[in-house]
Amino acid sequence: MTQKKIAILGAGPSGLAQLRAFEAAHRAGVKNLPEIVCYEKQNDIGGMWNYTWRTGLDRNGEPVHGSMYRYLWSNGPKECLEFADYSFDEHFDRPIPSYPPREVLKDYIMGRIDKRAIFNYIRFECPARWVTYDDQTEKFTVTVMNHKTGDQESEEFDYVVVATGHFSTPNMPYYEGLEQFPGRVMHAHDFRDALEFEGQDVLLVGGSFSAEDIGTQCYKYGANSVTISYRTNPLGFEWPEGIEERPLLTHLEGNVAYFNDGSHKAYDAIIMCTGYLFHFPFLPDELRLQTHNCLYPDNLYKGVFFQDNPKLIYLGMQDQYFTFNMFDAQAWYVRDVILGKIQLPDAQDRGKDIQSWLQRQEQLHTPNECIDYQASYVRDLINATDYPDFPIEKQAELLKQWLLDKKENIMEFRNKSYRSTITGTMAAELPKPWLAIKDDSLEGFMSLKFIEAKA
Ligand code: FAD
Ligand code: NA7
Repeated sequence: MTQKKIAILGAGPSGLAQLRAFEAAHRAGVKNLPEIVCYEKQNDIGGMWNYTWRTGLDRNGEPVHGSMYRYLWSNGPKECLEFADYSFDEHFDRPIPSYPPREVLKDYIMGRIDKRAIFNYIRFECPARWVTYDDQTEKFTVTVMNHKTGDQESEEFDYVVVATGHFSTPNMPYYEGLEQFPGRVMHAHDFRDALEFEGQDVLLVGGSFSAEDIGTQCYKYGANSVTISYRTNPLGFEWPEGIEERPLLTHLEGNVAYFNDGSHKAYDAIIMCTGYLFHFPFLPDELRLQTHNCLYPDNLYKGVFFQDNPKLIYLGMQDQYFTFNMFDAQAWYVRDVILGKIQLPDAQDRGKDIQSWLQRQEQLHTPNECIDYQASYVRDLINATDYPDFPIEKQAELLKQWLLDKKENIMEFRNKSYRSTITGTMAAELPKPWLAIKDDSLEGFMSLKFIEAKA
């Protein structure tokens, strides 16, 4: 049998999950594993979690991938993203709180990676430039720009796994008068540090996770006031004095913003928290996934295999309640299809399966229903492989509790602790409220005296 060849595009959490899935098979003694090449645009692994101070272009002139900011803390409980095969206890040797800061979470995510094994597959600073598929040879040709050598390189592959993320290319709306606004106008993608807005009146446009979190960041680091302007629904939290919600921005006159309830206010800065575009500039029309941020993008069988050509695989393209464990579930399933352990149905049956998930998606009305839906999707995947079974349904219940905790107090939910569904360990408590902890570096956080949970 000839050895198959796979290209993985991106070495963020999804791409790394795919590499690790094959590595696990290798360790289990599976023979005739495919040859793998992982092309990564950045000069390190970690994707979004590979924090960069840069905005705009990176040192190679490529668009900066990172949208994360310096003082970001996990926006959901760590107990809902814990790997089934690598627990927080194993990594940290002691209970830590449920909402770790970015550096701490990155340390955990990267902790299970055997760098010596995984790095062999990865070609850093090699952004994918173009991918084609030849119906005759049934092979893909992947062309990358190798910034280390200065050359464009092309290779043929049997499978291509697209793991390039979808929270990187800003969706940037226009409002009349923006060009005359005297202050800073930026997208959440370029937000790095709320200190810049200390003492300022800041307008955030958008009504989802970025608006909520960047709003609380600005408050934490001393903005004078924060206005969140929503298009469809307000976030609806009981905000502290200094944060308010208003309906949609209509236009600007100088530094004054007008909203569609007739109100207006002057601002120093505007941050568009208006989401991201799915952007695959390296894919031709016939291979490109066209979707928006949702729980089940159309045309992906099992949420991963491109319907028109299932040898093209997309990882992590869903809107995400579950993250790392969902990427694992996807990667293990994909691995088993490539290894021939799982047979893909024909196009018609794949299409029916996609339709049934899309129909269920249309019936979702509440966040709790969305959580259960994504949990059932992950369950469907893990039941089919040897990925260690884990109580995804219990994690779904934790996510519902997380929503309640946020509703109870949006500024304090990160002080809560939950029990691990993997090890049963109760998370430690923060020694002081999240709002009061300004040094959230790995060293700073791990040197805090966490309070051991009672029972
Ligand atoms: P990414 O992490 O985006 O990685 C994609 C990789 O592909 C990158 O390394 C990139 O350099 C590479 N790449 C891109 N284009 C190319 C190309 N052309 N060629 C080669 N390589 C390429 N999740 C949580 O679980 N908890 C959180 O608290 C949380 N907070 C978040 C906060 C923000 C602001 C954002 C934007 C996301 C957050 N997420 C959070 C979700 C986050 O997207 C996932 O945790 C995770 O990073 C997704 O992994 P990924 O590998 O699919 O994509
Ligand atoms: P999301 O969750 O995709 O939300 C995008 C938000 O932006 C959403 O509230 C949209 O409003 C709003 N939006 C989009 N276009 C516009 C325009 N033109 N005007 C006003 N508002 C607009 O993206 P986020 O960045 O918040 O979160 C992405 C990830 O980052 C998330 O998973 C976290 O992990 C961090 P709508 O409700 O559609 O009216």
